[in-house]
Amino acid sequence: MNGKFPQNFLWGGATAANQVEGAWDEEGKGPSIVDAIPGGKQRLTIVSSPEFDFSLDPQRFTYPNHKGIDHYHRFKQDIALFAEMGFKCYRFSIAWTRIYPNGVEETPNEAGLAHYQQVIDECLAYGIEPVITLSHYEMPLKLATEYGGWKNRALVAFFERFARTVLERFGDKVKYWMTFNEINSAAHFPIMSQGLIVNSGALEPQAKFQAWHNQFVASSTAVKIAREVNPQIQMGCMILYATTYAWDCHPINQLTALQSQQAFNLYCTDVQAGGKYPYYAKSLWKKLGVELSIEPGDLALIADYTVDYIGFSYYMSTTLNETNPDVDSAQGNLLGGVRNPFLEASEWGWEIDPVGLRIALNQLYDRYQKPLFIVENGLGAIDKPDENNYIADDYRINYLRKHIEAMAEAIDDGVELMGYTPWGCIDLVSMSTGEMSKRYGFIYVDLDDNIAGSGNRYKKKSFSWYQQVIASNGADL
Ligand code: BGP
Repeated sequence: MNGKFPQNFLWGGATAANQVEGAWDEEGKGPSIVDAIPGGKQRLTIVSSPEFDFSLDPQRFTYPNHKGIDHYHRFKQDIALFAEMGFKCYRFSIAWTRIYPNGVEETPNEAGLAHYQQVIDECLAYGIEPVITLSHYEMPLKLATEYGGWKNRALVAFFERFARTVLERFGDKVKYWMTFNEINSAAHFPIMSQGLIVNSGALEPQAKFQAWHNQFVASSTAVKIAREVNPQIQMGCMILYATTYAWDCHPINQLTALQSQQAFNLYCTDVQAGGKYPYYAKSLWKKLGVELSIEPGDLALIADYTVDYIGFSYYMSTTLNETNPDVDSAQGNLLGGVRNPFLEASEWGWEIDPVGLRIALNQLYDRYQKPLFIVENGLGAIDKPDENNYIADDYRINYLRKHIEAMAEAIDDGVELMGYTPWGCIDLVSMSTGEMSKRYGFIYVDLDDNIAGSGNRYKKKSFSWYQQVIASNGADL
């Protein structure tokens, strides 16, 4: 396994503003959708209920994202730990609400810009490349409650202003960017992803597909701005990729897997990386009763400003059984489907499949021939610290090791892979549960599900393991 990874391979880790920063109402920051979404195991169910109305009601709910892990104030300490692990890059997101608190202002909040300036400078001081997601599961709350989220075309201009502000301010120092986190995940989490509110009927395919169209236009606009600001910038898209298997060789099950692959895994990337709506789009829209409103110039913009690389998250694969969907249903696998008898699953039912990652890398490279960047991967687990706050997280090391081996195999297959930023490199608030106890980090953060605790940081066993992986450029696993 020697010398598989290119010398400039971007080893690092990933977080998102809403899951780490806290300081949700400090220094001019406005409320974001996630600030109005309560924590707790039922989080995804609650936000999908027609009664849920985004009312900020601290009496009814707790909001762990309001405090996060206080990365907003402790970023220097955290980045120092990332540097100690040898990170070549750090993926984080800019909270839109720190720059334009309600999304609609004409001038940006300088305090917010100053904060990210410091974060970027801190990274660069250690030789760590910032990798910035423009929008990671958040948007100004007002844009969801008053404008109806991304289904409203008005968001394109609001986003353009935000993207232009941060690209013009930081584009000379930051080379790697991404537009929307897991843009395709709106199929499952339209509130987090597109700010679509349930009780307005917004979860209909019509709303999601129109929202996607508006996001595609916004994403290409960001690519265009980036090219103008600094041609060196590499702008990526970001999708949730779940390698999709048919249960068996029944032709109907094979067809179902193919169509799910198109509709879920590839639809957004076909547009953002391929530059046009794919051939199957029309039949998909027809089947779902979708009629898109496309403005003159949209398709030309999408064609002219495709992304430079494909960022994606990979946690699990999914297995579909159309002919007998009730067989061994994969309760708990985030994306549904049936349980794959050849795979083990995490405590949350996410099926662990490193070979599936090699398949994903080959499928994506085969289709687009653009560099790939794995910007999320990891094992959510309940860590039990000993009396010295040490965690021997061999389960996490095993998960990551197998996935890195799969990456090396894919590089051998000929795939062009730019980098790897495991998710939640420091423990953070989970997206699906809104809790701390589902942890991914190399660094333990002493906080419980109510964000009570010292907040102290402790190195897990995986910390020194990953340090050695990076030092050996992936040879010593
Ligand atoms: C991805 C999101 C992240 C993150 C991760 C892990 O879908 O981009 O924001 O949270 O999944 O998910 P969870 O926190 O639910 O375990």
